[in-house]
Amino acid sequence: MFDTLTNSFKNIVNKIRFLDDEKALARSLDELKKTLLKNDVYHKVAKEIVSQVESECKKNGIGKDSFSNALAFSLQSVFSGNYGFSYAQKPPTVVLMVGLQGSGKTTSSAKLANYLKLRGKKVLLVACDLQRLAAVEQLKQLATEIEVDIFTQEDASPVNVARESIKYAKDSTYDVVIIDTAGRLSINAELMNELKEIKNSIKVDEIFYVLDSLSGQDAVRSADNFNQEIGLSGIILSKFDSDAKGGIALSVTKQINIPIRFIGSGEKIADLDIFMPDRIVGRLMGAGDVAGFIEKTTAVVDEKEAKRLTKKIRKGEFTFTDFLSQLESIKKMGSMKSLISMMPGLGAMGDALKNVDIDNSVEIKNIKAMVSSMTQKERDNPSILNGSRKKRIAKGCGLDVSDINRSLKQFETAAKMAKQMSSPNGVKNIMNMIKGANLNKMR
Ligand SMILES: Nc1nc2c(ncn2[C@@H]2O[C@H](COP(=O)(O)OP(=O)(O)O)[C@@H](O)[C@H]2O)c(=O)[nH]1
Ligand SMILES: [Mg+2]
Repeated sequence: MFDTLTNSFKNIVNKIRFLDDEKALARSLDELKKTLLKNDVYHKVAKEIVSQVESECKKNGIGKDSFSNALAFSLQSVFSGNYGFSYAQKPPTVVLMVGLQGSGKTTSSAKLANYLKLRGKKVLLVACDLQRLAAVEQLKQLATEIEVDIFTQEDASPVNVARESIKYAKDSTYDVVIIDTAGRLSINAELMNELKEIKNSIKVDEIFYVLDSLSGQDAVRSADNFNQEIGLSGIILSKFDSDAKGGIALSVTKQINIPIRFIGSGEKIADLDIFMPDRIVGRLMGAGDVAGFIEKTTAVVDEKEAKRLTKKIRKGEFTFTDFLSQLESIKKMGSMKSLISMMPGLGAMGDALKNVDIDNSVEIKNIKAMVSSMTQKERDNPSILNGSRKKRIAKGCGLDVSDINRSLKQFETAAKMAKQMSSPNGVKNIMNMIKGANLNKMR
């Protein structure tokens, strides 16, 4: 994501130690330019940002705060246009997903379908990539995973599938239709013609270009080409989690005048974030994205269930069954990396936590194995676990008693922490932390 940029911005701002120090400003501006260029920001955009920061600083007086305010302001100004999803006046809203092969079209189609489903929309996925048999199968699997309907047709052309799917969607009152199309390794006339044909045979509301952020300026050039040939209405920046530079996010809108609407921040279905300029600038400046985090968590956490759990935690009745169900919720929220990057302060320093892989963590695997060997009574009352029960459990799940003791200790600590956090003061502390995460306060 923006690791390097965020860290560099902090250093650059910290170079300005005294008020009205023109020399320091010049040094900071110079480093800002170098940093932007090194991180894939298009040279014209980098130049624009630097000169904007310079003139703002000279106008408002040179200082740490004025520099970081100017930088935040200038970063914000490189984005324009709509963000997120907009619905057609008359449903269904039809979205065409286009891009090069392997850019993430199919994955992003499913992510977007899931995003809209969580917001109460009836979504239909349409398999129009008929280049490879496996492509239809891939979309089918994803549709099953997220429990969204899919429209496929054998022995038909992409245009026919698209046309038929719209008829079907209208008859069955779908809110949104997402059409996954074929890509090619590079742009060619055949691909463009196929897309043009689809576009001309149905009413299309949005054409999203899925841009692989790892492909850098090459991907921007292809996007430009697609835009000229078929016209784009938005960009989905995929694989943003793996892009340590992040400069493409700052450049592409200025370069081809198409807004970024979503970013893909991981391989999991939940790893799709709405692209909001102020939130992105917040992340860039190291202040996190609390609004995004809350949105993400509320989408997957059932409110009633959350209340019930909070009550139990407060009373110190948190059990293993609750623990496992909490783990599942966390998994639904997407990768740790993308979640951590939204937390104020953690974005830049949470490297150690970032790569916690819930599916593959040894600690969590052990706890899961241990719980699976417990009786229901033991799961609900961890306190009854005595020596002989522990021995039996250890044998049942193939762990040593020492592993069991360690896992139990971890669980106890987690439950204690949860209890503290759920106290009225705990919430207050968290709120204070969030309030303290002011855009201008870079520490
Ligand atoms: N890390 C990461 N991987 C992604 C993301 N989006 C897609 N991928 C991966 O990129 C590969 C190609 O994706 P796919 O959707 O099949 O691309 P398509 O050929 O354009 O349909 C797959 O392995 C995906 O898991 C993302 O946001 N982050
Ligand atoms: Mg595909």
